[in-house]
Amino acid sequence: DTTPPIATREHTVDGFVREFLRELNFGQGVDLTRASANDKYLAMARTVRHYLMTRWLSTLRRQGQLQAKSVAYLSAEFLLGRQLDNALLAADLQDIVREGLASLGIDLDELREEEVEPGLGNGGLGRLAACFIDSLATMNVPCIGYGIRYEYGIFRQTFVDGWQVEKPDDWLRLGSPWEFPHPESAVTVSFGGSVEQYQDDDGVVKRRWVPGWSVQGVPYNYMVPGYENGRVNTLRLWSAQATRAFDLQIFNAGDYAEAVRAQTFAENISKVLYPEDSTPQGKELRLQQQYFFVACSIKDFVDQVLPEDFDLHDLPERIVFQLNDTHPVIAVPELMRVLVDEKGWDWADAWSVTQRCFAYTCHTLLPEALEVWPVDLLGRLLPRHLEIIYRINDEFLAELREAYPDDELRVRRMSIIAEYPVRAVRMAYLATVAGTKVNGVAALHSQLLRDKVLDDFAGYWPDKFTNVTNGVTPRRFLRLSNPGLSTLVTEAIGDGWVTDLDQLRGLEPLADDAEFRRRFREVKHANKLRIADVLAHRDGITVDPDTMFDVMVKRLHEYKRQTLKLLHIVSLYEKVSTGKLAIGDVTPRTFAFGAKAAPGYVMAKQIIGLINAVGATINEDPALEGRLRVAFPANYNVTLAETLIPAADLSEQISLAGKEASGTGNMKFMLNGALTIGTDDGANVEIRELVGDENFFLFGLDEPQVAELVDRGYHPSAYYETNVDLRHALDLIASGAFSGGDRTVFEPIVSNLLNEDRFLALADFQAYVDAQAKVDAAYADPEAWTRSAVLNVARGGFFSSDRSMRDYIDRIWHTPPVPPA
Ligand code: 26Q
Repeated sequence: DTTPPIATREHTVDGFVREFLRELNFGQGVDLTRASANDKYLAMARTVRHYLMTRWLSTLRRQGQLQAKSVAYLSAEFLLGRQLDNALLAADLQDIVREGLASLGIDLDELREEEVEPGLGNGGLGRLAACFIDSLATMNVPCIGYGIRYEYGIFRQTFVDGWQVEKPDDWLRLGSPWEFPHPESAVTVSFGGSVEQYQDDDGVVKRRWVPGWSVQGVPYNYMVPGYENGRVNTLRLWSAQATRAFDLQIFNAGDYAEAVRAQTFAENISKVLYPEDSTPQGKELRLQQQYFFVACSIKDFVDQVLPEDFDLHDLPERIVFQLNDTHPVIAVPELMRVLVDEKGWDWADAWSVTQRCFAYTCHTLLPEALEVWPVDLLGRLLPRHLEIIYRINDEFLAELREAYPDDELRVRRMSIIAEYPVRAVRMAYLATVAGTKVNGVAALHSQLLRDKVLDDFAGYWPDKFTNVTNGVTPRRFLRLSNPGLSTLVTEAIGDGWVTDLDQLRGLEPLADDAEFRRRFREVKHANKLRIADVLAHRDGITVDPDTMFDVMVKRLHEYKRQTLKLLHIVSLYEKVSTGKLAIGDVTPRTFAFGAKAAPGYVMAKQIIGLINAVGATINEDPALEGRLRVAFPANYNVTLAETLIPAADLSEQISLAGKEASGTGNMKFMLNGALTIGTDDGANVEIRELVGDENFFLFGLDEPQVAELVDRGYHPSAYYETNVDLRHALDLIASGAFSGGDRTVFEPIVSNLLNEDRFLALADFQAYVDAQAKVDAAYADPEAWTRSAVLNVARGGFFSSDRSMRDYIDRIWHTPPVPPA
């Protein structure tokens, strides 16, 4: 063997302590007595990453030898959460590091709190990408994640008088020990300019792009370690920098200020994550971000990852670009441009290869969330790409006209170019036309995609459409986030579940074991104490661990219906405070919310204000002490989810049926032993099928009923008029009871519900309240409740993202695992 050696590290407490002190002294330049908490954290993190480095290098080396097919997961978001715990787990270093640090008088748990999570995503879609790359690494599948290294991630949410105020997320301020910048491997990406006609060497007339300006993409690599399997995949995030040539030119012209301005302009591209996760506005900078990371990634794969002599005709055997929603779809015309304009290929050859290289995942059903880019904007920023899109569309429409000679209406409906209200590119259609496969993210969602959103396409290409139900990584969301339950489960069935979550089925018999149930309750109680401590220190909120924890955490959206839960709370409060209900008859509950609103989403911010106002009123009422409490910690993020979800008794998944594509929080709750109260929506459908009706609180209209009601004409005020409880709750809000008597503050919410109520909260109110009564009744029997909770865990194995990855591999990617050397 002539391969050069790779450094290894001693997997012992002493070995770790030596490495740690070396990092502290030589890396941070401090000795132990003078080291700040951040010094110690950085030194520890760097030491831990060194332990993974051997595996990373050998993974890369082996990849180079084998040339196996890889997944390139293209995503504008990777919501990673903190890295330290996951790295410790993957490298099997948890005990060694704890002990080693303790021998130096350092508490690991204190240092862990130093880490600022990289919040490079909005919510579900970004977190899904992070779960998927974790699973692929653990399953030994070659994968490279490609995205953007935003300098500012999702904003930090604060409350001022109960209203959301956004603060920049300066996550890089103290440095990130988990990234490896490679400025020497920067690539150039161009924008703007025009397209020119020219004759090639054979006299053939061709067109090519003459760009107007360009920036550099600097790759930052992150380790994606598999769980104790020796594999470390790569996440490559791109950071925008001004090109040096551009700079120098202007500097030499003597215009220093202009040069600096140009630099700022270029670097703006990766400056900040857009905080909208629906109803995207067509902002030019957003399109710049999308093209920037996608062009960097394709160039990187073609020029750096593939060997020099690679024949690009074989590209589909080496790569599949998975498009995480439409955000990276501009990759399709970019690959065409590279093959046709740069490599000189025929259009047909290029299209044949391109079509086999892409697959598209859709994450929504809301029509307003479907991305479209006006052609004037796209044509200004990427003129050659627009031409390529037009040609793709022309050929597609010609093909359709042959298939449907007498149906011009259908052909126009299917056009990638929308004509109204402005000429615009429908990115979902482009992705559907270009991809080998299109998938939805839960069974119901995929069905609705076929039947409603993309029905014409499903009619034309029935085999293109498939479902892959989402999943979550059991490493982060059970093994790490719930050590108490993990230990209990491992004692019962061994630890194979960590990489084979179906093994949780082995817990089913233990649902009937009184001693197991007692210990299960003990774990839940300890988890409540843990979150109570966090909320007290983090937010100054006190909660009672002896109450039911009823939790709704997700982005704030009208379709998710935080207001429905709020109406339930207000109704309870109204009944108690008017004496219609004795406080002694109310099940003691802690209602926990976590939710960020997009900064420009006025109604969502109002709802946050109302939740906090209702919370303040209830929490200040001495009569409700120990009975009802509202806890709304600010800045819900992955880190908070990891302590909040394991403490939950009840999981709120109450979106209007047909609106939530999947949901993934619902899966995390199930796996941590919460029961779900939910509508027949997204993955709730599959959760209920698996856990059984008797262990799930289903309520509300289903999707066909919603469609029918809306068709008939929905009149929310009718529900207000006929339902006394609902009327009293709405009237109480309208009266100013939660706004110091000011009736104007929450008037927009009330009148929206009464007059429009796009998401049918009033229609589902009574069903929801009735289901909550069933929750109370069930909770009154702790043994039966715990039995259901255990069954939720036992039957949740399907929701491992390892299973999602298996499905993607079997149905879409066909990327065999590469066992370790
Ligand atoms: C697009 C263009 C411009 C600006 C922003 C955006 C944008 C950004 C983020 C649009 C959408 C998102 C995020 C969407 C999202 O998180 N969707 C959720 O995806 C989950 C994973 O599949 C599902 O479980 C959820 O149901 C779905 O809402």
